[in-house]
Amino acid sequence: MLTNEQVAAFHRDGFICVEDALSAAQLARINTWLEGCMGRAHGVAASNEVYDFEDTHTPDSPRIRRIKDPVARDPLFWEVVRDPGVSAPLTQLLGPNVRLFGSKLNMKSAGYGAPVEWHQDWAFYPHSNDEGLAVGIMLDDVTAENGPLMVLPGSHKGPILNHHNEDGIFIGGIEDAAHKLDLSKAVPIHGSAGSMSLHHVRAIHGSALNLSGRPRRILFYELFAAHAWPLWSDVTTLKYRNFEHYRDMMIVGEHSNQPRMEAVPVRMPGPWPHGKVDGIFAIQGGGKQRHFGSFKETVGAM
Ligand SMILES: O=C(O)CCC(=O)C(=O)O
Repeated sequence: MLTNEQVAAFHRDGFICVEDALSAAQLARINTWLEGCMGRAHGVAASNEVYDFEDTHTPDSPRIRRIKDPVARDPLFWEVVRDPGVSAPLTQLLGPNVRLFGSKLNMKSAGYGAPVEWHQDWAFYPHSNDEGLAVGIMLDDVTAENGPLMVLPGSHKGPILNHHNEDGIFIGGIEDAAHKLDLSKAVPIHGSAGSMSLHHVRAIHGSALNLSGRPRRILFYELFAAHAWPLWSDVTTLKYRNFEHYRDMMIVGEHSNQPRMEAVPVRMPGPWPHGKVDGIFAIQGGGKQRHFGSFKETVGAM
């Protein structure tokens, strides 16, 4: 359970870190699954419904930047999010009824793991109210060197910033972030493997390229109070197949058909670069100005 101080810090700053949310045994099971999944990427030519590959990927030398939707790949990932070490803090922050919106495993591999430009998750999937957050379960020790998630404290209480480019295309990132935001105030979230971060759906966050010799793999879950209903977006229609699927995504408590409406600031996402909804990396690739250089920009062409 979270302490009163942790709950207050989440509401004040928009993020917290919880040590030892997962046991060593759970971590070992995830790592075993992950090794198998990484092995199966050999011979795969291009990103598909399971893998999102780095631009420098080749079938002989796979470079995975994200494993998509782990809850759809193995029941283990449902078990993890429903484990009291994860779900009890969720009910403290979101109330007794919590629904899963999505899951992803961001790999940020040693030496080349891709950066994530500054953004608000709320820009991708606005809801009828903002009682939502993302949990990031650290599968490796996360330090200053291997591309920690960084959050701008208090930004969850601010406006929803523009995540579109000058042509009106959704690029999932805040262009010119260094001029629009005081990034010196951004706080990196460090922790040992098994710790978890929780950041508010409106919090501004990002992370740098991982040029260190250690991977930084984080298992993310995106969650909302059941009374927060998604506003229409192509992202939402990808996450939920139909009404039954939506109802089955409850983690704890009861489904609600009575959305709580709140006057929250919203900008709807879309249209999408290349006319299709893709992972954040491809969407942000539609932006011109980058705060964090890509591997090719930083290290040079392969
Ligand atoms: O992996 C990271 O550092 C950031 C992840 C994130 O913000 C996202 O995938 O939306």
